[in-house]
Amino acid sequence: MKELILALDVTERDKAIDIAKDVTEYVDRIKVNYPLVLSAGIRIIKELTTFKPVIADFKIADIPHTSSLIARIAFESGAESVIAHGFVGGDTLAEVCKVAKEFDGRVYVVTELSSPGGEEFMSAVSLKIVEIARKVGCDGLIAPSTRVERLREIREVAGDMEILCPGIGAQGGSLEALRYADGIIVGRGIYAAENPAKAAMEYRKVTEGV
Ligand code: NUP
Repeated sequence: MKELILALDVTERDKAIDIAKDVTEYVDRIKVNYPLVLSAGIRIIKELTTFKPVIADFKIADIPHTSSLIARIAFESGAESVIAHGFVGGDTLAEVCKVAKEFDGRVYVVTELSSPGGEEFMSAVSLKIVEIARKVGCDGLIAPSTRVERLREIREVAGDMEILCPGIGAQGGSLEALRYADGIIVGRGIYAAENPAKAAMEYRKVTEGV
């Protein structure tokens, strides 16, 4: 059984809560990103934790000190994990991991973006990012379901690190990613569906079956 994570990128608090309520029995965690947090406020994280643990996808990408402040705010607001960019290097990742430890939290590192632009710069360094994330002691990786061959290579270097894959559904990613990933992250494929609960249930069946 693999994990199903809802990417809740809606921009209204009430809608976010309604969808979380509708799909909660089918998803393992909820991922929030800037669209929701910038419109509904950081308090939305705590509210959503009444349904499921929350991952703060703030793609932290700054100098170590600023990054540690961002991570601290996310954890103090109730997040159980944060997502940081890997291209910033080991010093920033180490600082974010240090903060996460204080909260028993987890840190996921973006290897290369799932969008086509992810190939322009990030693909060239993503395996190195995996090595650095591992060395620093980060918990997991975010890797593309849209490039399964690349994902396979990332898995080889990652060893038993946890890998979560976005890109299934709206970005055209493949469920074949589940061969190498520990879980999938689905946004529009669930929250923009006519019936989000039904869509989540269908993804649940797939993640349960592997
Ligand atoms: O490489 C990444 N690709 C990606 O789509 C890293 C991410 N964190 N994401 C996030 O996953 C993206 O920001 C969005 O929140 C979610 C995918 O949403 P959707 O394409 O399924 O709607």
